[in-house]
Amino acid sequence: MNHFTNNRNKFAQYMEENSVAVVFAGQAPYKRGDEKYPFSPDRNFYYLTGIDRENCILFMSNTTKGFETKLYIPRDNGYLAKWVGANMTVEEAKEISGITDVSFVDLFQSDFAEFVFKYNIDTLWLDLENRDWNALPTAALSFAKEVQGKYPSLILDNSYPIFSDLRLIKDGWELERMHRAMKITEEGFLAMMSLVRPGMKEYEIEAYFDFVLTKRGVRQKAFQTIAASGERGCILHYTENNQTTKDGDLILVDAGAQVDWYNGDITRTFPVNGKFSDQQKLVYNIVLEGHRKVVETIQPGVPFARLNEVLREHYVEALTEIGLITEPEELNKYYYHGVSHYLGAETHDIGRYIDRELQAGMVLTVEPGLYIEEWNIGIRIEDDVLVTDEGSEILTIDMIRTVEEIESYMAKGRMK
Ligand SMILES: [Mn+2]
Repeated sequence: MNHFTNNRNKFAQYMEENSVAVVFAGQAPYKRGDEKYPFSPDRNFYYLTGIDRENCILFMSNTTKGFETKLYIPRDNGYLAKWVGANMTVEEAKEISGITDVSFVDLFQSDFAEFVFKYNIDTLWLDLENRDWNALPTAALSFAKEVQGKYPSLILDNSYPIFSDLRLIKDGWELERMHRAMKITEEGFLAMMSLVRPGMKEYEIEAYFDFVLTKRGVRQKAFQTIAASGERGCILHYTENNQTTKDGDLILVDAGAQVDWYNGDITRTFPVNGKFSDQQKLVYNIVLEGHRKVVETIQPGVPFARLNEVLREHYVEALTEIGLITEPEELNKYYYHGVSHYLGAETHDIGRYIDRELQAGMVLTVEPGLYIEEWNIGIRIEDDVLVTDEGSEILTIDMIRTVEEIESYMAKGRMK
């Protein structure tokens, strides 16, 4: 069966009779004038259709006729074809999505009105997630507002929790894409490790990563690359990447490729001259040991919050031992983020964390860090981990991570 048809059937299980669901592909916002940001499809829309074109709409219904699906795509006006390439044809849309009933977006509103009236629809499912009061309204939020004006008796139900239940558990099709994204990310990291030299700008090192991604056909990255050397490694989301690396610096690189809108997310911290100092090695091994302990904890049924507790317990013990802290609360000065997030079609993937237990099929990052500004040391080690029935599997296992592995790899690269 078409992968996306299967996903729609899973979604349909949540829809009671006399309800409809509308999902929007969204559109790229304008940057300036007629220049747009690159388009990135709404991931729920993509999950249900496999289509990554702007302004498409998916309509699903559960009525006395059963579960039905209709897809609306922009009409090809023949003009844009000469400027930006042809629109998707109805046949292409059918082929990709497995949806046989395909129409044009200019007909959507009248179809919607007719359908709601004819089938006595009482519930409308929309993704009403809004994480920020000041965020621009999504297509779904704008549509919700319009519908409330025209059909005040229609009950709005939030489909976000449905999508998060479904998308948190990855299937083979998704894992294949994520795995490819991770492989390309790994290759990019190896390129950086073998070509970095003290005195390079952080963006030069980033460029080696980008080169590998572009060579592998990646058009968009999972997120903006962080390439932070020296004390900038302590700034969690530093993306300026415009400083000069110094002999003796570590560089922390957090980066990821994207394949078919699915992401890899890896962080490695390595010495720009190829050799860790004793102090850097000491801190690195504390972080790596934390990484090992967190991975060991992962298995179905474990509360998500437990992962960070395990890491904090380890840090308090280790940092007390080396004399960096005397009270547990002092840890907040050196470690100030969570150890993990969900990974998938979004880098910080859909789904809330409160009261959530790990389930087989989830993919999580494990990314312990320690940031000791007074020592000029910011270290994070991040891998992508699949929760399995037995425990876990590190999907980025091939990416070198120990001090010895990194030093010996960099020594080989540097002889050339
Ligand atoms: Mn991450």
